[in-house]
Amino acid sequence: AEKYPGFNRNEQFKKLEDSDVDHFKAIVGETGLIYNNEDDLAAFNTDWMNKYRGQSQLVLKPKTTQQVADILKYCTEQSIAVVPQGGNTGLVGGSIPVFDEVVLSLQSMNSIRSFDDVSGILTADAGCILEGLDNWLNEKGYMMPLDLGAKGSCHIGGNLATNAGGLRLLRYGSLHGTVLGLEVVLPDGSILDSMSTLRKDNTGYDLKQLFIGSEGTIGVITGVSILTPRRPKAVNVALLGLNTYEDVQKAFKQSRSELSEILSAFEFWDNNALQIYKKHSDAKPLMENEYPFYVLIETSGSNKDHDDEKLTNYLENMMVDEVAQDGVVAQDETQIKNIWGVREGFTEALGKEAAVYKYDVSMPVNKINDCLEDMRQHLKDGGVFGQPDSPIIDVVGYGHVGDGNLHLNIAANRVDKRVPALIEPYLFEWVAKQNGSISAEHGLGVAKNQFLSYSKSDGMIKMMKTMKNLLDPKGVLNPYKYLPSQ
Ligand code: FAD
Ligand code: 2HG
Ligand code: ZN
Repeated sequence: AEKYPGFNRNEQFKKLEDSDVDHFKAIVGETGLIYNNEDDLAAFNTDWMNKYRGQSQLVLKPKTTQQVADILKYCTEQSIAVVPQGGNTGLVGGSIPVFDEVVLSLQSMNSIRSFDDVSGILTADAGCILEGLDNWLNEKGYMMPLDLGAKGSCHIGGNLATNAGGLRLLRYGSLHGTVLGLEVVLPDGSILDSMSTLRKDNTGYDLKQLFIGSEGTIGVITGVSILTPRRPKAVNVALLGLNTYEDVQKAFKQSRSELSEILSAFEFWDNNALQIYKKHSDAKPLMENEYPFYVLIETSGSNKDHDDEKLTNYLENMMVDEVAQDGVVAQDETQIKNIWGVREGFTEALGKEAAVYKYDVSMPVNKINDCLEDMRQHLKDGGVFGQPDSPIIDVVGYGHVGDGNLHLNIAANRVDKRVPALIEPYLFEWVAKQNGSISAEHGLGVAKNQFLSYSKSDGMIKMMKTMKNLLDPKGVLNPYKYLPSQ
């Protein structure tokens, strides 16, 4: 587990006493908490990557919004620091206590509240697991407007708190557009109910937007109202092998024009990513030969014949124009799963290496491969990559290229202090020069908060701090994270 450089426990926060635990027990009941049991606490104190580790002695699992309100009211009164936790799949250490903060887990708030099958508007508790919601909607002919590799564990509340993007943002847009309402508990224990089920409502400041992507620093999301699209009747997935990043861009541009309204995902990965995946998987190769770049194209529509024809024409054009060197179209559900399995499998494969430095940046699409190339060269020049005894195994690239979002991951065979020192802030400076973002979709947590100024102006950071102080004057909600400490 990584230490937290530069963090000292804020001694204004109270250390838990037995009377506090008794108070919490009166709110959530005997079974609604875990106290002083290292084995049971471990899962809540460690993140998905096993990179961050906290020392919380208490996990609270409220079952109702009122219980969340009672907990937060008491925490603010008593200056007890709290970390909201969803499915604990976040990749920036946001859901893990830094010291002894109380963990407030939403996992026992997991009911669907209502569904309108005319409008497709779903209301649900924040602790519902994304895949569970999607499966439930499937029965009704609808789907969740977002999808990501962590769907089997992440909560919709966690998705909202991180403003997760994922694999279909290209088609269905961000949560800032699909969310119609939220129920949020503020640090003082008041419940902000904006569970609107209206598509149109221009009455006042749109306060719910403030909580989407706020990573549990200004309120705990307990409920959501979200617009869900119809589940497409026809889904196709194709994989292209390409020689150059130029070709990736050509394929993207052409897909927008030829596949237009049926295009639902356009993902890419480089051969370096494939090599790490192969090392940790015994899945059969998807293509006979290997190429420097791969593109996954998904179409979703209402008429299979129409979609098949469009996709076939597109692929033919890609081959004739020599944009793509090879292309395969999934013939059935299993093949669709296999192709998506590679794309969604990189995070897990990388996690099996001794160390991985994860970055999630956005920039103009035409800069993405330059970013990877430049980083490789920079690390070679720094003496940590490219020699037989180098700590770095590879710099791999994949991501939501259609959204200008690169997941740049650096895998290493051992922990070597020179490596992070060469990457940070070098990469952030590079991204800032392209007017990009140092965190496209994973958020800031404790991993990126100190670098916020690479993506936001002093004026904006000042305003953010003002909002934080207004809503959470004692700073009890998810401390040490999100905003830079200086
Ligand atoms: P957690 O990890 O538990 O929490 C994340 C943050 O939100 C923390 O700061 C926490 O305090 C806060 N939080 C959680 N619940 C609440 C709540 N109810 N109220 C207030 N604050 C809360 N992200 C993407 O954007 N796109 C992807 O494609 C993607 N793919 C992923 C694939 C894998 C394999 C993994 C492991 C992660 C991936 N992620 C992706 C990261 C992503 O942020 C999370 O998977 C997800 O959105 C977090 O949800 P969670 O419930 O696990 O939240
Ligand atoms: C993805 O798109 C996720 O697969 C995870 O956002 C990215 O592991 C990563 O860096
Ligand atoms: Zn992603």
